[in-house]
Amino acid sequence: MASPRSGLASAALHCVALLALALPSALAQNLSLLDFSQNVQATNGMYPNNSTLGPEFYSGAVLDFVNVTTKNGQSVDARVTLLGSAGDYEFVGWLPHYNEANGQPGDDLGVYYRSIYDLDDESFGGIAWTITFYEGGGEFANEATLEDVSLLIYDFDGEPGQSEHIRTYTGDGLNGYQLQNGADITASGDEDTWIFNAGGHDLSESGPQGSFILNYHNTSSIRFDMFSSTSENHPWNKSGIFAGIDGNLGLAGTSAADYGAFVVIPEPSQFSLALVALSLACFRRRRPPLAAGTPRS
Ligand SMILES: [Ca+2]
Ligand SMILES: [Ca+2]
Ligand SMILES: [Ca+2]
Repeated sequence: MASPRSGLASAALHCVALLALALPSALAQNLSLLDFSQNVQATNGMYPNNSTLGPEFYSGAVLDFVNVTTKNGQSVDARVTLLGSAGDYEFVGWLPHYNEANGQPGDDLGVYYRSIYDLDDESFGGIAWTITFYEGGGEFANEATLEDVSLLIYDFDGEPGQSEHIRTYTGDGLNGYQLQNGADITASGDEDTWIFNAGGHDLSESGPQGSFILNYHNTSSIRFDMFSSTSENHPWNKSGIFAGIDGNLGLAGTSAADYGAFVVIPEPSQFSLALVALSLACFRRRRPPLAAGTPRS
């Protein structure tokens, strides 16, 4: 078993991580632009959690997409997989081809989960899921490694009485991020994981006002742990959390000038890679969503 890293090395890495460089993410040499519009499985529901988002969604654990991008002239497919839910939250569904209904390009991926409790209960928990890339052709057999991927995550805002967070893993190739100016998003991490915390409330579900950009290098699979806490006086039963994933930075209204400097995250050690594998065991198997819900995201 690998021995723990020294405190000195950890501190040095942390300092490197905090160095902000004026390098826009879009300058990545071989950026793969992702398109989540060609879902394989048909959507099987409308109005997730009684919201207007989508409005179509898919509640299954695995949703496949073909032709999300190309690599060396060959098509690349992608599979999103729910690993599980934890605590007092449950998965609601994927929103493919998001968000044409609001005049956006319609090639993004929406993700929706919610508290399982009603108005007066505090709750904490979330979902874990992955995006994995495959050689194209609809077989989903051989994984494909992409040199550079940028994911713009938006409507990252929470609600009054309900927080919104995302944990990311450096072992997936995470090498930097940029935060939207004025969105009050905070980020903290070490050589293993980085957690992003939403700031504002009631930010746009279709625009970049509450957003940040993650950059991955040499990645074949990306994991997200989306989690939230709900106070006992939140305004809705089974209050939901939604975020949009824009994989080609094509979200209307997005400007590079609206983001802070690119923050570099150092490569992980083998020790941290082992931790990622271990943490997968911490999520329980998914249980089916409840039948009824309540508006909001
Ligand atoms: Ca949100
Ligand atoms: Ca919102
Ligand atoms: Ca897009």
